This record gives sequence, C-alpha cells and structure tokens, in this order.
Amino acid sequence: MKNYTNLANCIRFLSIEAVEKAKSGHPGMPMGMADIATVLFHDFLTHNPKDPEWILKDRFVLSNGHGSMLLYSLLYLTGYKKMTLQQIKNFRQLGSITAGHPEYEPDAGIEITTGPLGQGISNGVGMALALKKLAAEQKLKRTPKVYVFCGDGCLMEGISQEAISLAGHLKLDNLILVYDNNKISIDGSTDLSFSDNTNLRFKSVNWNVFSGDGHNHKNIRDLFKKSQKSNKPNLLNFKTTIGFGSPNKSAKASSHGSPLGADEIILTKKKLDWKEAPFHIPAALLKEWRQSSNRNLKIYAQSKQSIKNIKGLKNFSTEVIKLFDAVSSEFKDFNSPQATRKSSEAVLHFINSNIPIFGGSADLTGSNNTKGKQMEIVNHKNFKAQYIHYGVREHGMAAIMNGIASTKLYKTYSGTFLSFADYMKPSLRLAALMNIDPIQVFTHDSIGLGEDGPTHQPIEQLNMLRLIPNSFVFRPCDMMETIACWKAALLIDNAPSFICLSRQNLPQISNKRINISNFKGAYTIYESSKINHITIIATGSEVSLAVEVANLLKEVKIEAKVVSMPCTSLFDSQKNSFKNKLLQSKLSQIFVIEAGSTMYWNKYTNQENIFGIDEFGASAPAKDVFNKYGLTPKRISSTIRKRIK
Ligand SMILES: Cc1ncc(C[n+]2csc(CCOP(=O)(O)OP(=O)(O)O)c2C)c(N)n1
Ligand SMILES: [Mg+2]
Repeated sequence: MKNYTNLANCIRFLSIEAVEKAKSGHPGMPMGMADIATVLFHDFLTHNPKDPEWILKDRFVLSNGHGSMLLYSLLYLTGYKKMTLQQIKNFRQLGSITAGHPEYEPDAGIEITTGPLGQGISNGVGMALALKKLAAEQKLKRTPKVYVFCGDGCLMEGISQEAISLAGHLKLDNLILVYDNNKISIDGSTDLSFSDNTNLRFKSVNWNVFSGDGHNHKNIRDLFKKSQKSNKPNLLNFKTTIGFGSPNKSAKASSHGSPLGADEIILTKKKLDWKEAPFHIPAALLKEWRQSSNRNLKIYAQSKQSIKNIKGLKNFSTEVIKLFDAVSSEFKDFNSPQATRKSSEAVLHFINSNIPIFGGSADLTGSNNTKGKQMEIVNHKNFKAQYIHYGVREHGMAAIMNGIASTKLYKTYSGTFLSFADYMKPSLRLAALMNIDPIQVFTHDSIGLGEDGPTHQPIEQLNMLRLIPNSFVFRPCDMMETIACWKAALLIDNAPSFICLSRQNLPQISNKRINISNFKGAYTIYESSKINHITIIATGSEVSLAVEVANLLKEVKIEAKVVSMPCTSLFDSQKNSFKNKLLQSKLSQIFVIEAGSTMYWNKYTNQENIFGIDEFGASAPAKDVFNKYGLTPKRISSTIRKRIK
C-alpha cells in the first residue's frame, strides 16, 4: 500500500507554521485529521483544482472550521490557483483568503463559510439534497458526493441533530460525514460534558455507521471505500489524536487553539522525521499532491456533455421577470381583503416545474402558505420535486438552505412564523456574510396573529433581521406589494431576503400607486392633499392603519402623506434626492407606525414620533391587542395632533 505519511505531514507542517507565523490559530485539528484528509483528497474526492466551480464535482465542507489550515493546505497542495503559498503565509491577515475560519470563496475551492460549530453538517445536507435533485433531473450516472468533516463540537450542537435526522429520513446516500473523534474540546476531555453513543445516535436516524482508526491509512481507505456505494447517509467515526505528532501537546486541549511554539515545533519535526524549512514542501511531494487529482480528468471530460444541459440559475432573472408580468396582470384589479400570507401563496401557485426552485416549510405549510399547487413533495424516491417538508427543524432548515444556495443550482425559500426567526438567526447571519440568497417566508408577523399570544407574537424580530448587514427585510401591506416584494427577493442574488407576512386579512390599497417594475423599497401610497403637513411611514399591516390615521387628521385640517416602506434597506440604498423628496413634508415631521419594536426607526425620526411596541404582546383577539398598545386610528391621530399642535 501507498505510504501517505509524508503527504499528510505536508498538511501538518504547513498548518503548524502558518499558525506559528500568525501567532494565532488552531494547529491541533489539522494535525489530527491530516491522515484522513490525505486519503480522501488523494484517492477519493472527485474534484479538479483547475476548475474549482465544476458543477459535478464532489463538495468538501469543513464543519469544524477552526481547523481552517487543513483546508487551505489541501487547496494549496492539490493546486487551486488562488490558494498560493503566499496566501498560506498570510493566514489570518487582512485581505487574505486564508481567514481564521473558512470564508465562502467558491473560485478558490472554499465551498462554504464555517466556524459556528454544527452549521457545516447542515450545509452539507443541503448540498447533498441539491445534488440529488440535480442528478434526478439530469438523470446523471454519478451523483456528486458531499464530504463533511466535523469534530466533537459540531456533534454537541443541537443543529446537527436536526440535519442528520432529516438526512436519514431522506436517505441522502451521497453524504459522507467524517467525525474527528479525538475526545478533546476546548475545556479539556469530552468526558466533562459528552457521553453520547454517537454510533447508536446515527444508526437511530437511519445512517450507515463505520468506525475506524484515523491514523491507519489502510483502515481509512477501507472506510471511504465502503461509503462509496450505499443507500443511506454515512458516518465515518474515526478515533484520532488531536495535535498528532507533537510530543508534549498531542491528545491535549492545549493543541486545540494556540501555536505550538518554536521549541515544540522542533520536537514535532524530530518525531515526524520532517526536515524542511518553514513552508517548504519537497518537490517530489508537491508533485505527487499536484497530480493526485489527475485520476478525475476522464470523468471531468465526460461531464462536459451533461453540464451543457444544466441550466441552473443562468436564466433565472429572465424567468422571474416573465413570471411576474403574468402575476401582476392577473392581480392588478384584485380587491378583496386578504392576508398577505395568502397573497404570497397566490404568487407561488404560478411557479411550475420549469423554475429551478426549492421551497419548503418547517411543518407550517398550511399556515405559511408556502406550497404552490404545482409543487411535488421531495422524498427519497422523488428528488426532482420542488417542495421540502423540513419538519419542525427551523435552525437545521436555515442552514440546509444555505447549503442549497451555496451550490447556485437552485433558488431556495422556506417558511415558519416570524417569532421563530430567532431559532434560525445564526444561519441567516451566515447567509448574509456569504452573499448567498436564500429567502425566508416569515408569516404571523405581528401581534396581529392574536390569540396564540406573546410566545408567538414577534416584537423585536423585524428589527433583529434588519440589523443583519447585507440582508433585505420585506413587509408588504397587500397583494400587489407582496408581488413586488417576492419579485425583488427572487431577483436579489447576493443577499438573503426575509418576507414577513400577515396572518390577518388586509385591505387592498397599493394597486394604483405601486410601481412593480421599478420598486425602490418605499413610495407614497396615499396623500390626503397635494400639500402635506406631515409624513407617516408605515409597513405591512400598519399601512392601512396609517391611511385611516391620515383620514382622521384631515378632518382637523392636518394633511398627511403615507409612505409605505416594505423594505427599508432597499429604500436606504436609493439616491438622497429620492429619499428626501419622498419623506419631505411642509412641517418636516415624520411619524412611523409599525407593530414591533421602535428602536430601529430612530434613524428616520425622533423616538416620540414612533408608534410601536416595546414589550411582549398578549394573548387575545388581534383587535384587543392592537387596542392595548394604542395602535388604533383614533389614538394615533390624537397623539399626532397633540405633537404638532
Ligand atoms: C457555535 C459555536 N460555539 C462555540 C465555538 C467556539 N469553539 C471553537 S472550537 C470549540 C471546541 C470544539 O471542539 P471539537 O469540535 O472537538 O474540536 P477539536 O478541539 O477537537 O479540534 C469551541 C467551543 C464555536 N466555534 N461555535
Ligand atoms: Mg474534539
């Protein structure tokens, strides 16, 4: 059998030296997983470093992202052009692609951003799902595989259970999870906090489970081989030694997250019989690494034909524009009161199987109204389908969607209640950070949901979402605005969108005013006169309330214009001249009405001009809850009247 030891040592010493030079980082994991990674990249992973974005390659996810130097070493050694030796030397420095934790850089071979533990496992599930769909649609002979590395920490995180449970249910047989079972985490031995029987845990959710020695190359090969042909997802549980090769720090938490130190590096080199200067890889070893992927060249060449037929998201925006021309003309005269979640469903009914979309809901399909009538349900016999029943797994769902979105093969959206956005937040943030474009449909978007009470009534969630950089929160007020928001969200391809929708019926008020083909996030929806004393900004269900307020104010000779602002970030990105003109009024007074926390709105006006809710809601019929918080036309108009005398 081949001797992989020195190939693995290339990874070890690149990692050790990069961490040493940066004076920070995590050497232990790359040292411990180097043997497994070598066998995988050398003999199994189907990839082509010359074409990092080859659609039909296998995906590699480093869920234990603190071991980022393992990934950067592999990319450099196998010959990814962007991953130069200079990048390795610039580990953790400003402007490098070798960040402390891997940051999504598909053309460099970094397929997903990881670091918050557990996310990568779920991202891998999403990738595996997207690739199963692609394989089913294209009748591919070979379904690309997804290899995910994870550590003890990823398996302790709750999100991992949501993801592995769904993966087992869907029988994602192209998924291979490689567990770095080193029994060490930051606080010390995992005996302190972790006594799961991991193999039984995975077996119980319908996975194949294999155990082995993560430093025995033959054993590693055998397990990878066994996982190649399977009808279930696979766990390869490898016993490993963190910091392998370091005489004083191996098997200890001290190797996890700090440089080994100059003296220990000398001892480690001695122990592993490595005589090279820092960052120097002997030519013969580098050559062998660089040639290791040549075994894939044939399959790469053969895949050209299949790739021609894969349209992915290439024509997506053209399709969306066409679709929305049809949707808009269908509903332009629509005039019945309707909840915006129902309006959203009406949009989704137009989506047919030609549109590359993956929808779903976390067990609230009938409440979120997320399933278009033409959509089939994904199961292990029907991966061509468009709709995923995620089960009650919000966090897993959001991270799985990031995995789907990262492939750029499908647009993906899902549904749950807005109050449960908190369950998904870590993954939403990562989507924004990665510049990927999942869409979350969040229904029951205010106290307007009524009797389910304060546990279900979102208060600070709208603003929590708005505070995520590079994200778009949409909160439409009626059918036509819902159409505009869906269209905008589908066309955004570099940021996540959150479409927040009402449970309760709302009147149709935007038809005459909204410009769907040139939607700027806000517009004047109502003016009581040509010259207005004040401006009232409102969103979603409070827009019609604002119009009622304006009508009451008119009775006392205060003229008001109502600006509907379904997307603040889209509005904020417009030219100042547009923004100033839209908000301008004779008295330069701006008021805001939104049934949620007030704090975000201070950027448009003074605190006392904001009508919102800064405490938890109440269990009661919606009307009574709006009343309790003074969000009624009468109360608001009389307060405004007092304010401006
Ligand atoms: C969600 C989350 N919580 C905490 C951390 C901080 N953290 C980074 S690594 C780590 C320990 C992980 O242990 P393990 O996965 O076993 O890694 P090993 O030490 O074996 O490399 C922790 C707590 C994190 N990155 N993400
Ligand atoms: Mg560990």
